[in-house]
Amino acid sequence: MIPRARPAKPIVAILVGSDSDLPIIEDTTNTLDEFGIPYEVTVSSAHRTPDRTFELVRKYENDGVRVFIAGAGGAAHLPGVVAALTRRPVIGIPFAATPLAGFDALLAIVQMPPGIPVGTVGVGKFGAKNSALLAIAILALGDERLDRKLADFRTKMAATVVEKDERQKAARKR
Ligand code: RP5
Repeated sequence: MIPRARPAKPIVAILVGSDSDLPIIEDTTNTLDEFGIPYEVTVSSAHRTPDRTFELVRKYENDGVRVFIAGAGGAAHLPGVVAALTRRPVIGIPFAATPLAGFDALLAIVQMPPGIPVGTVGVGKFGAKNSALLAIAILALGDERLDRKLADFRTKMAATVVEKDERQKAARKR
């Protein structure tokens, strides 16, 4: 029997406040997958399951997680609570889950009082993707191979912009 490869231990922990946040977080996980970063996604709320959130953050930190990503939409204090429990970098994603369309979550997450920072990204899908890229940039500080992958990613992205411009110019000439 061929032994099955053990899944790599997560170095990024993603916490979201509700299962209703999961569709948005796919932009985070797809990007981490693209870069081959092992991660784990957990639903745990700062206010509905405070003790569990506390235990999870401590466990992830002890198990070797290097960067936390935390997202929430309603009374969005999960990223701040996670940051209070660990000295690892915490990236916060505000979700548009309330009638205030994420502006409330953005302010709650970004306006941490001095002492406990949360690196806050944009609301919703923009932030979900950028949370992964920011986590990768942090991890790449100690990983040359990952840094090269990030450089390649940016080169390809720049090429895509040029291609799109050429396409729109060609379409105008028709
Ligand atoms: C927040 O409240 C969650 O992060 C979610 O964005 C929002 C609504 O949660 P549900 O009522 O859909 O579970 O805590």
